[in-house]
Amino acid sequence: MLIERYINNPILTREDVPYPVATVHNAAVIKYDGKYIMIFRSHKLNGRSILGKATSSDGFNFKVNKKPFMLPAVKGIFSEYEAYGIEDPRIVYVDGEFLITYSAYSKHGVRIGLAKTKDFQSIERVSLITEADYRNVVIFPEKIGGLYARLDRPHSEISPWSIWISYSPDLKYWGESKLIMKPMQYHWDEMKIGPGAPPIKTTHGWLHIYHGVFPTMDGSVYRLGAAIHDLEDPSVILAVGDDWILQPEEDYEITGYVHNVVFCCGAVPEDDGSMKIYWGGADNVMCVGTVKIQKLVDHCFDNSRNPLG
Ligand code: M1P
Repeated sequence: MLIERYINNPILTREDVPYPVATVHNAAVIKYDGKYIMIFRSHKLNGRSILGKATSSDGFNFKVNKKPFMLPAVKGIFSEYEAYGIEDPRIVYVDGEFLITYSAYSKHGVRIGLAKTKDFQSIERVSLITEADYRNVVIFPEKIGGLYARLDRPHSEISPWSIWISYSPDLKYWGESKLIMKPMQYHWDEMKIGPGAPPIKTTHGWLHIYHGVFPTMDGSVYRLGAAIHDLEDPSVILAVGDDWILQPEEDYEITGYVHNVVFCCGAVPEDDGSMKIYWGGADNVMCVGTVKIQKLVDHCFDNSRNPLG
């Protein structure tokens, strides 16, 4: 087993939340000021999503704030596009501020909102950085060649949903977009793939945990895989591990709000060369596991496949 599941998984459930929610899942996690900050998604009882905040001193035991962290906007341009809820956050720290990307749902489709905070107390919405239909935007944790870089997943009717890269000078205007990784036919991720956790810098390249989906007669199965992007030109994928690194196996991943799902929005590198990977189990609870970063890098290079399928 590559990733060691924490023995006390799930680490967060709706019972831990002091306001009414149906689920706790698909959380971003980052270390700040010696603490782990988790921004998690919850379905409200009407099925629309909001974001909550939890903190921890060890990355395993989290305590949820009394009130939600972020609700859909009620005024201005954001309210038009967040009316059906906000979902699946990712967080990076770049140039002194935390950048949070999230899916914004409305009658117009799903697009990506970008908000920033310096302290996780107050939050400022910056811009809607895609049109419809996009999901799973992760920003790299440092500028590359003077530009912000992001991975994203547009929805196409012609091509299987794939991973693209784009760049921006100011976080608002994005371009130089390029498709860099596709699902592979008759493979565990043949239906669609999407960026997962913000990439982690290693000496071998940017380590990216993504999700891949396989269609079965019993519905879709969401698994996690890993890829390595070139440090200076992240549009170049140096290796993609041919096998998945995590699949739904425990009860809390097999059964829940949507069964057979492990879905990652955050991973935290540690000083001892390990990393904590966080994932939503069955769109219902939050889980964590640990792995040596080098083990994932080897997984990618030892048995790599063609990133373009
Ligand atoms: O239900 C599984 C996942 O389905 C969607 O993911 P994707 O867009 O990659 O197919 C999202 O709704 C995600 O939140 C959810 O976990």
